Amino acid sequence: MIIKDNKMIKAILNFRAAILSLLLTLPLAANATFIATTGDGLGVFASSTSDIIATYKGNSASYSNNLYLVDGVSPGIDLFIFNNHTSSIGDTLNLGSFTIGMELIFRLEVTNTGQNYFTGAASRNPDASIHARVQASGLPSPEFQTNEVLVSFEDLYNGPFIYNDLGFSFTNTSSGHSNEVPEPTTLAILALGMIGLASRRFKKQY
Ligand SMILES: [Ca+2]
Repeated sequence: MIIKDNKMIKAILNFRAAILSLLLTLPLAANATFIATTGDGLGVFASSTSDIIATYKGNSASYSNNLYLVDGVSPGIDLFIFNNHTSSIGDTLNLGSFTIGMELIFRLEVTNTGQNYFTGAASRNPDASIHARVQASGLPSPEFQTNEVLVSFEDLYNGPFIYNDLGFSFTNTSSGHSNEVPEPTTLAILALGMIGLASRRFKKQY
């Protein structure tokens, strides 16, 4: 009887230990913060006409930062997406459908300093430095889908650039140079330019 009780106590203790370790690991997994490791200064581009879903991926910032989609509803009106302190990891927002190849410009508003930083080229920012990384490949599965990019912002004027201050992802997007014109359009413009040059030369010769 005593041996049985000891076995029961051991079983209960083991069960408690298992539950405790589960409780310790679960919040860590749920709060995992992802920081993009590549893609400094790249922009976010729509890669499909399917709805683009934004997911909040966490932060380790002391400043309170708001994330907006520039001209999200109509020109001049930015769409609020997340706040790094009040949004919960895993929160999502449907941004809607966009033309393939269109750049979605995101703005980080640092409420403590009043500064605003943008995805894309350094020239968009008040300190002329890159403040966002847009990583499109090498992201872990199942936390990220294919055609999903991870964006990480840095909120300090002149850095240091750790990109740990607001992380989020977007489905149905790809990364690219922010002033880059989508490929088919570039080719069309090049083709038109060449036709123009050819016709000029043709006219000059004759
Ligand atoms: Ca930082």
